[in-house]
Amino acid sequence: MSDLPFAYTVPLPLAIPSRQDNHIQRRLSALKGQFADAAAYERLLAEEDRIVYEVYEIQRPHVEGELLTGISIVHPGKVGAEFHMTKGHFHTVLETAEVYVVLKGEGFMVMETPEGEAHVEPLTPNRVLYVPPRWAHRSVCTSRQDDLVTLFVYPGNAGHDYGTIETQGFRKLVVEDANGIAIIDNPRWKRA
Ligand code: PAN
Ligand code: ZN
Repeated sequence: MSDLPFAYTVPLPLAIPSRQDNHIQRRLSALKGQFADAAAYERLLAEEDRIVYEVYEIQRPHVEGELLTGISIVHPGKVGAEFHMTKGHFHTVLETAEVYVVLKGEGFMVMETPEGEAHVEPLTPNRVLYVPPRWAHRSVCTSRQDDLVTLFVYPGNAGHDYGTIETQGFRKLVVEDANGIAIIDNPRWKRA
């Protein structure tokens, strides 16, 4: 018997999808070593292990031919000068792409290839972002009050490689400086 088509809605402003099989909450403690200002990170963590972002996944088999969809919600906030962000990852099957549709909020997608080519793309409501195969990706919320809400779609067999980014970080950081939002080089980035 074949699967039946299905649909779900994503009512704003909360953006909790009407169908959800898995809800992931990533707290500050899960992002250890990712923010540039380690002292600010430790100070905030001692105060509260706050939720930095959440993901609602619609479950499908993790096989080629399937598409995995869901909602990613990055809450506003900063650690030192750096805005809240997802852990970020390469797909384990490097040759798999991803599409993001921004439903709400403002921010950036920070991306890079294994060869160290970097690209940062603004995320604003109704913008559609295509992340080609081979590009690691991390979403960053720069809204002051609003969540950054995106819908994502990627191949069922993609898988997630978090380790590479945990070790080397991303080349670019999104921070607030005296002039506002700035994209700067990560002083700790090192080529794998
Ligand atoms: C997204 C991300 C989601 C959370 O579904 O998984 O935004 O980010 P991290 O996985 O980096 O914690 C996606 O890119 N999937 O492939
Ligand atoms: Zn991905």
